[in-house]
Amino acid sequence: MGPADPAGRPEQRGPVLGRGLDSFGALAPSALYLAPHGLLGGAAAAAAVAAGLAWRIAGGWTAAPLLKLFARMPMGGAEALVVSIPEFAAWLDRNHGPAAGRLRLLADRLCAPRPAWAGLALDRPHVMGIVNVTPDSFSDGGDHAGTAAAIAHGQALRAAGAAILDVGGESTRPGAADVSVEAEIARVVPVIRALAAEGALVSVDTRRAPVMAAALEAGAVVLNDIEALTQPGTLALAAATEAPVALMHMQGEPRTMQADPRYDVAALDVFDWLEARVAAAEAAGLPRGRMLVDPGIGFGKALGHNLEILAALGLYHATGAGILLGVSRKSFIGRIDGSTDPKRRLGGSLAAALDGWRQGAQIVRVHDVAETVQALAVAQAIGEIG
Ligand code: 7PJ
Repeated sequence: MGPADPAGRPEQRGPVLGRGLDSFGALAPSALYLAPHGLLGGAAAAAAVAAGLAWRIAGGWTAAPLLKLFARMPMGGAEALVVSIPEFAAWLDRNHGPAAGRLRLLADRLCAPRPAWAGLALDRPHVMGIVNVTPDSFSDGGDHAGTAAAIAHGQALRAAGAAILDVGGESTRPGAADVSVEAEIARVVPVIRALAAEGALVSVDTRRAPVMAAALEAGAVVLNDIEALTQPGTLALAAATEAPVALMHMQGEPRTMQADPRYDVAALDVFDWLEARVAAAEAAGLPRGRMLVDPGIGFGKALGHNLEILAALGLYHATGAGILLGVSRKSFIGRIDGSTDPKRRLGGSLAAALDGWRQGAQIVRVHDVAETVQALAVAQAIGEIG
């Protein structure tokens, strides 16, 4: 059967999975997906795990008492089935075919504790602060005012609680103009050098190998690539330098990506793509523990796609990598509430970041660092009691 609606959201139950878990055994392994569901946090997570009623996800702060299994249908679309952990664990014990093997692999990746990434322990959430180095509109690239302002902004975000600063010199908003490699380097390098010299953990937000090399030389530690190391030379550079990386999904390219994004089932299509990029990076010599995956909210996605991906965010734990989430001030918030000024999207940004945290995303990339750190601290404090 086809997609349930234009965004491709899967049916809760259809003719195939209506027969329950056993109907999975006959399906092709590559058609199957596993997402944690009904997530618990804090004291509730600990109690459910201790009672054998939930799995702890990625060695983090969330636990799943339920799993949502997705199966792609031969004619397109997908069906979903919600099962309890005890029911699923018993089924895995009884079944040993290819479908069960695939689900066992996904379950192992879902639960495996993550090693520290760029020195950050991933059993608690961290905030990545966004430092845009874009020249003011009255001067050309790499001007001093842009550099000084960006450094001061990075210092302020660090003081507000950012664990990592993401420095970028190329606007990737839909419709943005091209920037030369030289101009991009001239923008980011002095900012990275100054912030790294003060002891900040710095990532560079770029998709080009020469910018990556210059940024690492200036003291950046992490490569955050919205093209997931697909541009020439980037994968080899990442493997050779041992830099931790963030691999983001994008459909199309920034100039045109929002024109007509299309997916069969967005959350699953993005999973397949990220899983393939993780495998490619691993084949090039990067250990999985050095990677974060990011579904790329707003990068070639309509509102329905973004919401479907955010609702099923826990799916991406099954890549075996940590999750980075960027929702801050993005236009999907405006498509929900009509807000046109990105600076008036703090409420929506916090709601989406907190939901990402609830689903176990280890790092959130934000503009409003102080507000996000505060929101996370309050949500965590409440969860630890109950
Ligand atoms: C993202 C990013 C994101 C990662 C940008 C913006 C557009 N890198 N760079 N994830 N977004 N990893 O901040 O609105 O979502 S630039």
